[in-house]
Amino acid sequence: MKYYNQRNIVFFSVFLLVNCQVKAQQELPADKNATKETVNLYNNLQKLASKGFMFGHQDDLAYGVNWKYEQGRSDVKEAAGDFPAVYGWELGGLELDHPKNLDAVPFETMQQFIQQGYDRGGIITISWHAYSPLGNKKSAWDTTHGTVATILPGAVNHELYKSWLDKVAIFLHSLRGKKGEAIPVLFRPFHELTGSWFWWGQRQCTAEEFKALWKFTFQYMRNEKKLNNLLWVYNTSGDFKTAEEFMERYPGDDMVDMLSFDTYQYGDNSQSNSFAEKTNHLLSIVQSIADKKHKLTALAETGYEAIPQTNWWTDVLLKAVGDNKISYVLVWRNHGYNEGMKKMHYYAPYKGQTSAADFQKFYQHEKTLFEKDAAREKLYQ
Ligand code: BMA
Repeated sequence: MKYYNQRNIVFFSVFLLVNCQVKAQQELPADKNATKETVNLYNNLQKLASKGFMFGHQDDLAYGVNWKYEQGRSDVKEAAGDFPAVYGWELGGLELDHPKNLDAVPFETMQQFIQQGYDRGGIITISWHAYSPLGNKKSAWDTTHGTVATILPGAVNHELYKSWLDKVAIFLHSLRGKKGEAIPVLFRPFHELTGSWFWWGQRQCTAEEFKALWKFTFQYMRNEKKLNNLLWVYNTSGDFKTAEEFMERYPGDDMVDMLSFDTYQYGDNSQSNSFAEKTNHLLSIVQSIADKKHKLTALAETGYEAIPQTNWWTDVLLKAVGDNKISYVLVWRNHGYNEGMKKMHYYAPYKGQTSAADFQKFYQHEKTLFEKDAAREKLYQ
């Protein structure tokens, strides 16, 4: 008996020692006070990137082509047999106390969808098409020059901006797993920052103003709001040509965890090859920067509206990713028919869609990871 007890103590000590060493080797994300689950996610994503890339979809659980708010549904699941590994959600409108975001997703329902995805082992990423702080119902797409300057510390709209961050912080704090732990979120504010179509865009503010905005936001959310469940995603549009251009507004390694950009295929199928080649090239630029800095990478938004090409997934998107070790690609939302534009607006296939058979091949490809694959990796442990 005594012998067994001693042996158990030895085993236990060895276990503790090994475990501590493993934890000691863990790298911390930009937020040095990040929660255990967030640190684990950060480190596990670093490892996962050499195995394959996750597939993500915006608003996946909320609605799809020809359906809305039917529990358990997902166009991706119905087309491929599994949920996406990454769920994209969007906060635009929360800052104005709207009960629904700019795409009519109720924030309360969004919170439940986020919890469902996390509980199954999926990853959550959140963007924020914030309305313009200049008011008058100006949207994120308002391009009034100088808007950013008005919300920086000391400027006329700074208190208003802080009150917006307070609301976003309440929402982000409310996202909890079964044990009450904060759900880690890949937070992607001020997205497509090198474009000039949002009020925080390249022609709307100087690089210094943009960096100051990022710095204030990062520090306020971490230090004042005690949000320690965020991984910070730097996200440009796909219009940069060099590493210097991509990095022009980079706020610093101590405030960013993931480097990413957004790019979509436009035009017809004749553009597919050049889209794949260009995207692959841009990913390789971002990848080489991220490798040096030991940061994560993603193609944070992409897609080909209504996917009119039968083999787009394996012939175009897989080639676009190529050998780059990215964490995920996320395709945009399946709105369905857009009355205003008089056309279909969706980026993931649904069952029976033109590219659905190819999407199954894409799903089966060894490099692609959907939710079951992500769950198997236990990314939060
Ligand atoms: C765009 C479109 C819009 C939507 C916006 C924010 O690409 O899908 O309909 O409002 O994203 O989600």
